[in-house]
Amino acid sequence: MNDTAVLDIATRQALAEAWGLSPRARFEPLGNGLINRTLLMRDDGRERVLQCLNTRVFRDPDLLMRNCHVVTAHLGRERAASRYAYAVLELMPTLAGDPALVMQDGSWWRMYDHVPGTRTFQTADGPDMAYEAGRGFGAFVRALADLPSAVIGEVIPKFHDPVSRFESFRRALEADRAGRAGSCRGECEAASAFAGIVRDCQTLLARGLPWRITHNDCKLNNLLFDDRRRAVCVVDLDTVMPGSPLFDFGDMVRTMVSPVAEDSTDLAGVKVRREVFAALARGYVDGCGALLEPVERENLAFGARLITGVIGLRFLTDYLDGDRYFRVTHPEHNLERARNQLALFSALTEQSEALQALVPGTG
Ligand code: GN1
Ligand code: MG
Repeated sequence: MNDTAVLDIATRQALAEAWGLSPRARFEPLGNGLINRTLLMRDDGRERVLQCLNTRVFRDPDLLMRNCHVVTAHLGRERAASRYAYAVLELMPTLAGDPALVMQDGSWWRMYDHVPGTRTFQTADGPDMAYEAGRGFGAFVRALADLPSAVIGEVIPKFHDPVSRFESFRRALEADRAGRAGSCRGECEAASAFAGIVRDCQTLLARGLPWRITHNDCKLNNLLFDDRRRAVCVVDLDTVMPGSPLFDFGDMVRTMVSPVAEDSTDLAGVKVRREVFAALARGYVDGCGALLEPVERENLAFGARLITGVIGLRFLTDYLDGDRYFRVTHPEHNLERARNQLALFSALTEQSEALQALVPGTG
């Protein structure tokens, strides 16, 4: 197999030296992440995951690697004590014992063990998968509950803060640095409806919404499944930091209740499958056990609107900014994602009460 298109020779050599790879090591792209670059490496029967960190997004990679280490070590202990039933990602330090390799060009590479026999999904094929995912991510946040929050640093400040996301959107619209504002007037107007969310979020915070260590990127494709569609392992730990379970639940809803992917241009296909939402909520509440307080449980449907709106705004902001943040395959990609998420946001808003009634304990 010729994989020199995947990795240039100098990078390959540096990786081989750092981790003691043989000349037979082969690399191929893995997954659908929009931020880091991810490769699957095979070498004499070993399979590993190599990632080049996006240091424009993760500006403090040292902190990020420390967080990943703390989280995986803690989950490993929970698993050993039979309090966490899922596989745990294992970081593989370099031969020199460093958590990551920093190349001469300043790029950061790290290696994880690969969890064999697993795959990811972009959309949920039905309620069973949604239940599995909800329970897996719920168990994850519960397992992290007794980790003192001071040991996890804030990798991306204000990551899900609607005030700050709305401000960035307004600034990007005003600056119009890519000259695209004229081509997305309708979307920008629709995004203004988001202002109401900002107020509701502030009310919730004033009511004492608990702050916990959460995953903060619970897309369905950040969970590995086995061939029997059982959730096996939570991945993409880079955004684990203090947050709210509402954020995690929101990301699950936005990537599971709609039958089409987040970048689908089939807007008529963007809808809320209530049976999927109900299964997801059941799974999440089961996975969290006794962790969730009433203020969290009673606002899970709000979390879905919040995060879907925040991501819609982020895609639109990046489109206005000239695609500097999310990986795109074509110039309209971020705009298509924004349209999709704004459509889902309005569907979730229309059905908010009916959806919240499907959450166990609030019906
Ligand atoms: C990014 O890296 P990935 O694809 O799992 C992003 C998330 C967005 C998501 C949209 C650090 O996640 O916040 O929800 O794309 N991660 C970061 O698909 O910005
Ligand atoms: Mg990911």
